[in-house]
Amino acid sequence: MRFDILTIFPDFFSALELSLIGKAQTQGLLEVNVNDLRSWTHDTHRTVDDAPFGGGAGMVMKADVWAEAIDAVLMQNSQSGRQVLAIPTPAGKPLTQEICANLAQAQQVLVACGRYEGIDARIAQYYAEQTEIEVLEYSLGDYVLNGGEVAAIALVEAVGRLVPGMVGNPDSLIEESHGEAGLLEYPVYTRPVDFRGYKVPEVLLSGNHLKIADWRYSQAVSRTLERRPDMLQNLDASRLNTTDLAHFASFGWYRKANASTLTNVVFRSATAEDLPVLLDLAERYESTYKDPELSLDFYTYDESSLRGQTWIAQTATKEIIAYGIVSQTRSQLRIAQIFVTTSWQDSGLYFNFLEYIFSQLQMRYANQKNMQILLRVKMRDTRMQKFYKKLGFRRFTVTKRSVGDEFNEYLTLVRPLNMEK
Ligand code: JEE
Repeated sequence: MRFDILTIFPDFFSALELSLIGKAQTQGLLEVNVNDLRSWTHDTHRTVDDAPFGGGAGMVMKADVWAEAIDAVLMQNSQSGRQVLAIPTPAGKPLTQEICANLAQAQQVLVACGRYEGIDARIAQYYAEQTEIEVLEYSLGDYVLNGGEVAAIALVEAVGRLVPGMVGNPDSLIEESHGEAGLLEYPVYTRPVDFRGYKVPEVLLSGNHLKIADWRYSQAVSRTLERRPDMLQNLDASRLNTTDLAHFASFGWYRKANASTLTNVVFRSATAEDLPVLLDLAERYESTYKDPELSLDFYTYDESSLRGQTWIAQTATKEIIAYGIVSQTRSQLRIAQIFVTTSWQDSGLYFNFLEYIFSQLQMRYANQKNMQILLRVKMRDTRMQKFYKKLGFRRFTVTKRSVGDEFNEYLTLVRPLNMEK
């Protein structure tokens, strides 16, 4: 594969000979040719720029000079294969690993480095319409450089190392493809174990490869949540296992049933604005559970009954996907209703929402000893009983009840609000 650079600052590119790319060049895998744009000027001043039509600050690089230079450099390539004209510009597509991997399949990549305010727009337009060449206008990120040279070097490094047979250590490329699962890398350490009092995390010295992999994954997740929450939006969540999902859930990210993406969910207490949606959800709850004991009189359920006893779970798009209502009698708190909409069941949300409600109650009743929390579960529902048992609940009473021709037995479970750890 060959890179051709067109620039008014050829000296910039001596840096390339110092890197890994330099090695590949000497091995003949990669060829980098640097050309001075001014060689294609015809005037004595070797002019490459002119004032912008329409006015405005700065100068624009001339299309005629650029086209002569580009044509000449494209002609130098005699090999068959894809030809790409890459133009760095602050208005370009952000350069990604995916784009770089694609470019690594090309035969020739010509990077046109502009200066001043950039290159006359007709250059990108004209070559995009030529069948033998693809045009990529790319950017390194949302900040302004003085010209395209730094972006050209970045491209050569990022694409060059993906050319087959390139990198010295092939494992480092294979591991990267795992990284493409959409997370930032985990932190890395080497000797000494103790650097100015900062120790290498114990787990990395343990020799337990499973534990190490788990630790690294959780570090990668934490970093991504912290630094690049935008990346979680496009994470392919369809392949995450239950452990992974529990991990994301503990950070507030859940996977809806059949979804392949994660959604950020926040818990908060309900307000008057939530009432219409709550009433709507409550109707669905009632028709699902058909238990008059647990029914709230939602016709009289208003703003004042909300206060301090109703919590909701809401997505970033403001959809309310769960609610929980707690009623209080003397030293007993009762989970009156907790409802997670169908498509969010089994996402780990229920558990975290319950924990959240408990923590809210624990804060509120911090100085009230002996506060108990109760909830009811169908006798037949052994799955939920196991679930509550894990949270410290014990059997309290049994209730029998017929609704229509349906007979049900219920268990009331209890635990102290504040559990000794
Ligand atoms: C190529 C010239 C300088 C400065 C005016 C700036 C007005 C161009 N990620 C990236 N940042 N910058 C570049 C880049 C910069 C370049 C050239 C790439 C050629 N310049 C230049 C100012 C302006 N605009 C943005 O706000 C509107 C234009 C780059 C890449 N790749």
